[in-house]
Amino acid sequence: MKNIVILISGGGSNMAAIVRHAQTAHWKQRLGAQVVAVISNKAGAGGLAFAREQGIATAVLDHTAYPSREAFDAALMAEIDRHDPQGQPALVVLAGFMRILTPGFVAHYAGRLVNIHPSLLPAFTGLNTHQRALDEGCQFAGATVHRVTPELDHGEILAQAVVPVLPGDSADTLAARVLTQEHLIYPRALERLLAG
Ligand code: NHR
Ligand code: GAR
Repeated sequence: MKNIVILISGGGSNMAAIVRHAQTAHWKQRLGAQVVAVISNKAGAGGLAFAREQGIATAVLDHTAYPSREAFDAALMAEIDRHDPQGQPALVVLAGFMRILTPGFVAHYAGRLVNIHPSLLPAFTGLNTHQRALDEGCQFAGATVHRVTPELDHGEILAQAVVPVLPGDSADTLAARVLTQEHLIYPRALERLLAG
């Protein structure tokens, strides 16, 4: 079985879109793939309840409880690998996960770690992407699925979606338009990786 572990920090709507797509596209039967765990660094993350309702294992690792990034990442690696019999999940999927990961963590999951970032990379790496796109007068915005490397938001681009910026947009209205596209491209990009 190709086991998938998803990391979240908040609402988890991308995680939910992936879980739903895995069901409707029959990943288990067609690809031998399944989402086995959802892990959050925030106890209140809304996505945890959805995952539990789906019968998926959940865990919370509060990063503020660890003395360093390395200590948090070591605990996170142990928790992730616990959910795979071989200790080698096929994919570790960042879905609105808000902690920068150490080079050691990235190396441990080399080639198996992906993220969705709410901008058209290489534009607007980092945080606050929608407000920055509005401030620059961009006419288009979007989202990028990419491999995770030690350098933030710089890995190989796997998929992108473009949306228009509309008159009167705020960061929130633009984020909502981008998010609907994220829900379409992320499950499909993962499916291509799992099938390839
Ligand atoms: N880690 C590595 N090594 N490489 C990437 O490309 C990563 C990553 C970890 C997360 C997601 C990314 C995004 O899509 C991501 C990509 C968090 C921050 C950040 O500054 C930046 C980018 C991303 C995620 N986090 C702050 C930190 O100190 C905390 C911010 C907060 O808690 O709100 O880690 O945008
Ligand atoms: C998504 O727009 C995702 O691209 C973005 O946060 C949102 C999470 O929504 N990710 C980042 O900004 C990572 N730094 P979700 O929790 O509902 O999937």
